[in-house]
Amino acid sequence: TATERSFVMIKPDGVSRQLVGKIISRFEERGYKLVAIKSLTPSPALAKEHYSDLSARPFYGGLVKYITSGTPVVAMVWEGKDVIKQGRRIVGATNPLDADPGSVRGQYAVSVGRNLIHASDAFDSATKEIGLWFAPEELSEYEPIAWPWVMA
Ligand code: DAT
Ligand code: MG
Repeated sequence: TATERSFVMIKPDGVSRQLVGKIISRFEERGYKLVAIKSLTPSPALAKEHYSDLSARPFYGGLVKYITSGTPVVAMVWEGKDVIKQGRRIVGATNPLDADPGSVRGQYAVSVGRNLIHASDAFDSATKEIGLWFAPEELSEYEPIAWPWVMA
């Protein structure tokens, strides 16, 4: 299991519902390293590119509208051991009604169209998404003080 990076985004409903701190805490407390973070309202072009794999789906238009609504998102990059797969477990199933109750979606959401959070689903999508949302100089290189204990 490699040390890798995942793109995680708290969607507008998560920001509006003031769940940002609780969500970030799950990644921090697990031992993952925050490499980048910013709050922004994405442009339609950015939202469309982020979800380009879903462009043929009937919910695509509504999804882009929701992400670009004007309530900001919190875009992040988290780094650590197996963070892509583990991030998906922290987030929970796409449909919150199928999500484990211990996951973010399973604890805080009930609608697939308002499921609070995004996390990359594979190495290739993580690479694409990090490059889409962040410039290289926005990604920090540092070692958290707890890193040797977490990563041993
Ligand atoms: P995930 O966000 O778990 O990676 P996905 O990539 O399949 O799920 O879809 C991206 C988002 O699109 C998802 O978080 C919510 C929305 N979505 C997916 N399926 C949907 C559906 N059947 N109806 C409405 N929105 C849907
Ligand atoms: Mg996805």
